[in-house]
Amino acid sequence: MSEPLSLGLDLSTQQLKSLLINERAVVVYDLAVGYDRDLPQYGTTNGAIYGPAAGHVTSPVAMWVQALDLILQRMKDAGVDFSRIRAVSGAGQQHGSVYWSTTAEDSLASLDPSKTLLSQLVPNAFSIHSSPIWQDSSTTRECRNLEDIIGGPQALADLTGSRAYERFTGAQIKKIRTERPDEYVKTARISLVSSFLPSLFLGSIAPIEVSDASGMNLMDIAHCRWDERLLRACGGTELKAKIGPEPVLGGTVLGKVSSWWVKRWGFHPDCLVTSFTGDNPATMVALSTPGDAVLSLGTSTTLLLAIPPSDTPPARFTTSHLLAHPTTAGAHIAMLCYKNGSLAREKVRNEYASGDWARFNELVAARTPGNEGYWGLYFPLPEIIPPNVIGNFYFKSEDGLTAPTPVEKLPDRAHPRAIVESQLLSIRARVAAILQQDTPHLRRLVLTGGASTNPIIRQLFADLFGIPVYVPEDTSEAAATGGALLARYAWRRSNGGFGGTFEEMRAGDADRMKLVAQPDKEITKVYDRLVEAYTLCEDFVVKACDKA
Ligand code: ADP
Ligand code: XUL
Repeated sequence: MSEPLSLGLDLSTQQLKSLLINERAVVVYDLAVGYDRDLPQYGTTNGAIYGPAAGHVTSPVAMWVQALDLILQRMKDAGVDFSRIRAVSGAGQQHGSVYWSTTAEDSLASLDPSKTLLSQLVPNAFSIHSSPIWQDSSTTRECRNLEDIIGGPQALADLTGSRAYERFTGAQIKKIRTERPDEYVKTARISLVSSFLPSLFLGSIAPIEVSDASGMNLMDIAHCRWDERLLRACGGTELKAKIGPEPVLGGTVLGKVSSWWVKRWGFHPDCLVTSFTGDNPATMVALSTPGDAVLSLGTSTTLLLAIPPSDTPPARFTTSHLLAHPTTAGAHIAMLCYKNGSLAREKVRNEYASGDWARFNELVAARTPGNEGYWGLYFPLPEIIPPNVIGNFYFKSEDGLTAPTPVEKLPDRAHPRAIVESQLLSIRARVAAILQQDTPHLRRLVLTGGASTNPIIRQLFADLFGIPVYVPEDTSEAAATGGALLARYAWRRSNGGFGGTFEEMRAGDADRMKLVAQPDKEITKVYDRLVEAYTLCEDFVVKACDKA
C-alpha cells in the first residue's frame, strides 16, 4: 500500500483527467472532471465558449483552476493517499495560452492551505480570463503578417516546424497585443496550458516545454530556443520577458510541490514537479515504438509519427507540423491535426443515428467500402486541413470511384459511413508525403482517444491503411498516461534507481498493446483507388470556400 505512485494529469478540451500509475506503469486510479457536466456554471459547450465573434474559441481559465480543485477532491474521495505520489507531470491541450497578472507570482508563492486554488487565484492572478484555445481560428490576419515578416510560409515552416496557423500561440499573442493593449501590458507572464498546470503545483511560473513550444511559431526548432525575431513580431520586445526562460525537455524536474499541496492534501514534501508537455507529444511518449503510427481520436484527430535523431534535419512541410520530441533531444514528431474529429462525427450521429454509437455503427456496417458512390465532407468548425474550409459538402460518383459531382443531399442512411470514410481518406491522402525516408517502415497503427473504443472505426482504419490496429490494454487515456510516465521517469532518475533515457526506461516496461483489427487487403485495394476521388471532392470544397 505504500508503493510509490506517479501522477499524470491531462487538461484536455472537454475534461481534466487524472491517472495514477505504480512502479510497473500499471494504472491504479483513473478519474476525470468533465467541464460541461461537472462545472456547468461556466456555460461551456464541449469545454469551450464559441464566439462572441466568428472564429473566437476560448475556455475560462477559472474553470480549469476549479477543475483541479475538484479532481483533487475526487481523488481523495476515491481513497488516494497523496503522500504516495512521488512525482507529478502531465499534458495539456496544445496551443492554448494563460495570461498571468503582475501579482500572480506572489499569489502562487503564498497559497493558504485552508482555501481552494479558485478562491485565491481568481480573479487576481490572471490578466485575461478567457484563454484562447486550439479551436480558435480568428487570427488569419496575424498569421499572414507573421509569414510576410519571416519570408513566407515555407520560411516560417523551416524556422519553426510549421507555417503560421491560427491556433498557434504566437498569432494569438499578436492579436491580444494589438486588440487588448491594456491587458497585454498587465500580463507579467504567458503560459501554455501545459506550463500553467505545473505552475500551480510549484507555486511559481514554470518554463515552457520544447515539444509544446513547437506549437507556438515562436521557437527555432533546429535549436529549441526562442527566436528573437518571432518574439518581437508577435509580442514586441517585451514578449521575451513574458514568455520566460528557454524551453525545457518534458519531464525535467522543476522543483517540489509547494507547501499548499503538503498542508491541504497531504502530498509528500519531496514530491517532484516536472515539466508537462502537449497532449499529442504526451500520447507519443506513452504509445509509440519504432514502426508505429499513432492516431489520436480525441476531440481533434491527430496522426503522429516519430522521427528519430539524424544528421540530416527532417523536411519541413507547409501542410503538416514538425515538433521537437519531448524526451529525446534531436528527435522529432511529424503531426497532422484536424479540428473536425469527434465533434463532427457526434453531430452526424445525433442527426442520423438517434444519438447512439451502436446505431451509428450499424449504419456504417450496412454499407460497402466506397459508400455506394456517396461522399460527404463535414466541417462544422473552420478546418485546419484543408485550411479554413467550413460547411458540409455532398457528392455522388456513378461508379463510386471517379468524377464525383456535387449533390444537394445524401440519403439519410449514407451519412455515418460518409463522414468516417472522408475523414480517413483525408489522412490517407496525406500520409505518404509526411513519411520521411528516415521514418521507420510502418508496422502497426496505434489508436487512442475517445473514438478508439469504437470497433467499426478500428476496422476501417485497419482496412484503409492496410496494417494491423492496436489499442493500449489498460486505458484509452494516452495523454494522461504519457504524463504519468514522465513523472515516473523523473522520480526514478532522482532517487538514484535509474540512470538511462526515457526510451530505455520504456524498453523495460511490458508492451501492453492489444491487437483489435487486422486489415482486409481486398478492401485496402478499394480504398487505394478511392483516394483520388476523395481528393477531387476536397479540391471542390477548397475552391467553393475560397469563393465564399
Ligand atoms: P479529449 O481528450 O480531446 O477531450 P477524448 O479523447 O476524451 O477527447 O474523446 C472524446 C470524444 O470521444 C467524444 O467527443 C466522443 O465523440 C468520442 N467517443 C466516445 N465514445 C465513442 C464511440 N463509441 N464511438 C465514437 N466516438 C466516441
Ligand atoms: C494539435 C491540436 C489539438 C490539441 C487538442 O495541434 O491543436 O490536437 O492539442 O487536443
